Amino acid sequence: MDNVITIGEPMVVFIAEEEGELKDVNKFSKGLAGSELNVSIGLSRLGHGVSYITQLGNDPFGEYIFDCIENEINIDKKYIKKTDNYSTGFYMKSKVSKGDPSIFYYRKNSAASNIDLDFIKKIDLSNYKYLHITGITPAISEKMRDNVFTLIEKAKENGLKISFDPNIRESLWSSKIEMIETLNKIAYSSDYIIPNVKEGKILTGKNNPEDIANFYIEKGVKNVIVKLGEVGCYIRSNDTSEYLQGFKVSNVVDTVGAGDAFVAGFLSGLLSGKDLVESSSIGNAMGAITVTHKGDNEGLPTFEKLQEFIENNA
Ligand code: KDG
Repeated sequence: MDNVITIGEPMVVFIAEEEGELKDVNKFSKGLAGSELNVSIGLSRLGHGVSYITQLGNDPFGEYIFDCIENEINIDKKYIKKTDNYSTGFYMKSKVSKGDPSIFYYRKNSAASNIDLDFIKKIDLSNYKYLHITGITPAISEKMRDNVFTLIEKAKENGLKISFDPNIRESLWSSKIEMIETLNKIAYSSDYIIPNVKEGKILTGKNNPEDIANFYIEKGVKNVIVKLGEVGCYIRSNDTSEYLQGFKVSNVVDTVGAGDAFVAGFLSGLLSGKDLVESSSIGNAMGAITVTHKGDNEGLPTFEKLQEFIENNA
């Protein structure tokens, strides 16, 4: 039985091999990206079944992405479509020695932003436990926004729990007000909302993790996990209010993908019957492991490697 289903845009990422502005960089290495794909890879490596809904162009980038997905044995590919009509998206990522890298997207009107609603309507959700959504998917096109809300409706009809990572990408939205309204509408339909603190501030207008969480609890969201980077996370439900310390790592290489790794670890915990705090701790460990690797998902560990990290860093 598949455990999790998610929808999103996979991309090829070109990672700068030298520091400096993207326009000046001459050497790049190729990698695989896409928030929901990162989560899928994370879950797959930890041994959970996951279905990934997307559309790839019939082009070398699409073929590369498909080959990479085929290597992840627990990702089900039955909802990966291919098309001749649109191209696969890609993006560039700068190299930095401190802070977050800068990124530039080539993804307008991409294959993944053009999935037909009819295809989504035919998806059978009866075998899944969780639907995972990020705020990137409804940002890439109106079609995808409709697809996300249709999936949420279907998930509720089928008794799935919904996890939501706002993953704010302001450059993909034409209006900030529309962005906040859309992302909060998804948040209010979710069982688990997992923003980072910066996103929480933008979406709620509140200034600290407790107030951010309270905002959503008052709207009826049952579980809020505010990611705090290397510090850890803040967990809030009707019976929990707790700061959980993160794992310390000294060799931070690339922070992109750490939030997705957290979500993969968190969902893995829930799927294994762990409670909110234990699951968040697995999320913290996954995030810490990932930032010590270059790509968006290269560092995602197997279950054994994760256990080893937790034991060595407890
Ligand atoms: O969370 C990491 C993602 O941001 C990255 O893999 C690329 O999906 C991506 C995006 O849209 O930024």
